[in-house]
Amino acid sequence: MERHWEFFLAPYKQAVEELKVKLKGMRAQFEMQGVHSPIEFVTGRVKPIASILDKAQKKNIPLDQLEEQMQDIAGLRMMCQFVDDIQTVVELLRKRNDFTIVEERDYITQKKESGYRSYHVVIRYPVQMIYGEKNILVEIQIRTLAMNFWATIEHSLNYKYSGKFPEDIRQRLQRAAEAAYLLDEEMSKIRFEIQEAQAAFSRKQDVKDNE
Ligand code: 0O2
Repeated sequence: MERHWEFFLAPYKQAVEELKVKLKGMRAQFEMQGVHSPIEFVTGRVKPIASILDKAQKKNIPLDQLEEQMQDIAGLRMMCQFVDDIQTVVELLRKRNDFTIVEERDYITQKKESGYRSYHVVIRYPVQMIYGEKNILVEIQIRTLAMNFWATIEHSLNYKYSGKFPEDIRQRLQRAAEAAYLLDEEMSKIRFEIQEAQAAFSRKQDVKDNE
């Protein structure tokens, strides 16, 4: 990797690693209390250089303005079981004092043209570097497992077709997005039963582990 990029991306890498620990820690605290965790799992990545350059070109972002204008060089994803959990997670993020929220984008009530649904929270996160504090932007995407399934598949197809989907695929993806949303709605309706079953299962596991 070119040295310039290595220096530029260093605080982003640091932030992703730190935030993965912190956000996974939130899940661990729910588990410890033996209550339903609104967070199912957390992932994080630093955007590959090729994708940064691609996006900068598409959006006309000068390379010397990446820090302020590209909000997702560092990205975290928090997956939830139920749609209602998303708001719970957002509220937990709003209460934290290790970063500030600079923007929220609700693509759940206002889905994207493609059918994409997720809740995006952009934060300003302070990273302690040896030369001092660096404040960087990080995008946290919060979505259900069903929304994540759809987005992952659509993302790979997008790569294959470079964003220009044949009409039939575009329509199928939109129908699939609606089906994923319907799945979320159905699961929400039997949420109580699911959670009871999960709690019973985890109690059984605890007993087994202590045997
Ligand atoms: P990658 O590979 O995930 O890093 P825009 O690019 O105009 O849509 P903007 O201003 O960059 O939007 O911010 P937005 O829409 O809040 O966040 C962009 C990111 O959200 C994308 O990053 C994706 O991760 C995700 N996303 C947004 N729309 C879609 C979509 O239609 N399908 C899928 N699968 N993901 C989407 P990148 O940079 O596109 O890609």
